[in-house]
Amino acid sequence: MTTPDFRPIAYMKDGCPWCLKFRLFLLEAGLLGQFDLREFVPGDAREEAIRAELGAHFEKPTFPTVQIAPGEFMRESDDLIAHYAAQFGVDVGHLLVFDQYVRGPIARMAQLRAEIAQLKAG
Ligand SMILES: N[C@@H](CCC(=O)N[C@@H](CS)C(=O)NCC(=O)O)C(=O)O
Repeated sequence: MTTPDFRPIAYMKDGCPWCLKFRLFLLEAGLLGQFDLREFVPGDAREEAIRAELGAHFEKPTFPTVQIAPGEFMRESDDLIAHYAAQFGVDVGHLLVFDQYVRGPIARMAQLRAEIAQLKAG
């Protein structure tokens, strides 16, 4: 169910690769203007309020997170993209810049994260 006049609120951390992935999806799909953004740069004056707001809903906030309906929060960039692609009828396969980013830098980063975890585990 949708709430009239409600604009989804995207909580974003500056420099976060997964926030950029979600933002690229919104931008290339032509949806960015339908969202309110609440962004912070780590260490700036906005961070504490954003973390406090999300901390009421998640033990450990992660970014991106979206308030998809009043008081209803969703996170995980893949889940968010699937949610809004379905809601707005977006064919993600046609978003060429988004696709390049996900298959290039994001895939590489996931690979590096896995390798680091393996090295830490000894
Ligand atoms: N699998 C998550 C990864 C999100 C993620 O790890 N975001 C980092 C920032 S790049 C985060 O929220 N870290 C915790 C923090 O900054 O407090 C997604 O795709 O959304």
